[in-house]
Amino acid sequence: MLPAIESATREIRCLDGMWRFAVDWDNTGIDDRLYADSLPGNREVAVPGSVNDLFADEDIRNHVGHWFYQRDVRVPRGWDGERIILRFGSATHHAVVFVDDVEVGRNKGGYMPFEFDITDRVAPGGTFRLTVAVDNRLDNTCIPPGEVRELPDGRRQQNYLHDFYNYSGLHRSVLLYSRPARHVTDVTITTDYTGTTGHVTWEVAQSEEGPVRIAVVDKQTGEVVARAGGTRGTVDIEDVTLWTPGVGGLYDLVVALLDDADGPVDIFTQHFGVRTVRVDGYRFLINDTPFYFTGFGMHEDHETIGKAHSNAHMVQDAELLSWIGANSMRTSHYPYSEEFMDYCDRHGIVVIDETPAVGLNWMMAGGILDSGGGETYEEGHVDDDTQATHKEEIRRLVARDKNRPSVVIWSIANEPDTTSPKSVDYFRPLVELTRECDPTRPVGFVNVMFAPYDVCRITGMFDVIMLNRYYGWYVDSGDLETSERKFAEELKGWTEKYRLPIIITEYGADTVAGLHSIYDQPFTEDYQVAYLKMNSKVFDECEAVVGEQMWNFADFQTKYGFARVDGNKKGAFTRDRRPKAAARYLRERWTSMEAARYGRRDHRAR
Ligand code: BDP
Repeated sequence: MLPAIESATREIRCLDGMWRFAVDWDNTGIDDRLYADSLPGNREVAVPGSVNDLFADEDIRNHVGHWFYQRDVRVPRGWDGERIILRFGSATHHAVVFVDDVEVGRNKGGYMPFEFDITDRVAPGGTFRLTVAVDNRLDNTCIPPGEVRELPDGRRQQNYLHDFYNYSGLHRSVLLYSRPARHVTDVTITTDYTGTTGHVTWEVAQSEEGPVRIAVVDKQTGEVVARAGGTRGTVDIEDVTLWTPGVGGLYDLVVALLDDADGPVDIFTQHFGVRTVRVDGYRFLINDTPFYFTGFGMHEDHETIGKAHSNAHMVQDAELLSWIGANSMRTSHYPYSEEFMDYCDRHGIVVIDETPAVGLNWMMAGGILDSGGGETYEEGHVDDDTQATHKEEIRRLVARDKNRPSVVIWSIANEPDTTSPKSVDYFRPLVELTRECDPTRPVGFVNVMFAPYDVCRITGMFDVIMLNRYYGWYVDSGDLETSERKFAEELKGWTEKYRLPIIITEYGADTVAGLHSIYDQPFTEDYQVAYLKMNSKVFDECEAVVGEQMWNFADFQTKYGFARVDGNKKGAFTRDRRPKAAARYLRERWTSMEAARYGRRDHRAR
């Protein structure tokens, strides 16, 4: 899906702010036509924002089902004759949208943008009542999957198999925008270069056939560097500025749909960067230069706003990444906001872009995450319905992010069960689909500790190996000597069996900020540093390791559990972004590491 942009032919009205709010306690609100009038009660909610931490009411926080959001919207007078589109950055996890008394559409899945053409329902210069029923329920037809349990006392409980809190709400901006009847519906840009000449291949789709012209503009200088006509083709950029990790470097592809007299009907601008990504033996190459990933798996997670996007928090997180010497991150465990991805494109932050496929693992979760155990790939757990949604999530993620230079790997799942023979049939079509949607980027998935190289059945289908390993934390807890030996042995096994680049996408230890000990005691800041040092040593000694992304950038909220004290505490930073001792250690390592020089952002000079 294309981003919403402003141009000479497109305008945007942002609908963020305070909305009316009601909890649909019995989940009968749609049948009862709650949307047909002003919502009952006088509660209000912030958009964007998660609902859960806003109200001083535990029943609201724990509600399983619908929240109703509502506001009145004025349509700009000047939009007469234009198509009028209502666009949501995301609604977690599902939404039903009403304009006045009429349902205009539904969306399934919590982390993707969606939009509806509401031209026929509204009048420029007039107002309408916009109501959204947001649903926080997860079941086996969802990615991520979950299950709603009915307790003997009648309460409903949402169970899920992932380790982050099930925040819900309108997490990203809601926009009303205008576009012409004949408009650009898709743009696909792929790039390459020879010597100092960049090659840009473009393809434009439009709602009705007609003449198309494109121009390539250097975003830095504003200069037009190439022009061409047609819905597809390749143009060259002389003296090209490559998109470079740690630096950025963007161009705009300006697409003009023209009428027969050459007048502009629709203007759409898509940014892109000229760069290549390739795997060569153990090496991960960006612009034919070996790239070593430093950084984190992160979460969209902050106090009060939960999983909502906020520009201020985004800038702070990105600045801390730069300060600590991180050149990359993984959007664990779902696609992040378009604003965040745009920022990464602009600033040269390298991204492993992940689908929301987390928790596809009943075996592991049996013990740790309260699934009750059992076979993963069976009816009602991860089945054909789950797979169909998983495919849709892949299609939508690639459609949204395919033009982003920052994205260098598609991660199609986090820690699925890959020990079951059925995992092969589940994953093969997904890998094929991802390659079909985007033949230009390596495809990977993130492997769980319980599926080492001699057990995992699906690694051979992928281009890179991504491992989450907790030696010294979940296994051999507190014993760093044994951990070092076992971890090194395992990496040797992966290296010899697959001869592919390995990125360690998680390694970490829960740490309570301020807790210290002269002994290597788990949960202390001292242990976290000792643990990281041990891991660093193991990485440095393995030639196939091309990256380390520590778990996690910051402490984050989870559901309750005996191993979680007010959330997951594996952050290098606390939830309010104060550095633990680990942050200082990582900074020292990453800012001086020779292997990670390409792509390092010079924090001071920027
Ligand atoms: C891994 C998961 C991650 C968890 C982490 C942990 O990928 O979501 O938060 O472990 O336990 O299994 O801290």
